Amino acid sequence: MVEGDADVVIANIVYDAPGNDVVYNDSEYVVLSNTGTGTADVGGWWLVDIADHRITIPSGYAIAPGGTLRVYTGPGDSTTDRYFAGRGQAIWNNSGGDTATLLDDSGETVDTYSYSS
Ligand SMILES: [Ca+2]
Ligand SMILES: [Ca+2]
Repeated sequence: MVEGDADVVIANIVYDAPGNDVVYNDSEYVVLSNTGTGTADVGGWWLVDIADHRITIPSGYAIAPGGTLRVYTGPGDSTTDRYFAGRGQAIWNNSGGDTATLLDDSGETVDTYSYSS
């Protein structure tokens, strides 16, 4: 659910973390940014790559105006602005590029982000 004029975008994807991409607390991650003026409740939203790997953000996560949420692929200690999905394998391609799509809790596309690598 988006309250006020929240506007969540995929700001960046750090698709190649140092070393192994799913090290505990230090995996590859996506940066979501709220560039609007209202808080965005992003619980239930999900990210999907071109190979249909999905990461769903749990309920309770929100992004304040001007704030960010890092969505890590691997395991780690989640905080209010860092969610660790706990997957054992990386999903964002280190070579050949990839496209991330962010969908909200009703399945509407919020943003897409493509990179080449
Ligand atoms: Ca990667
Ligand atoms: Ca790496």
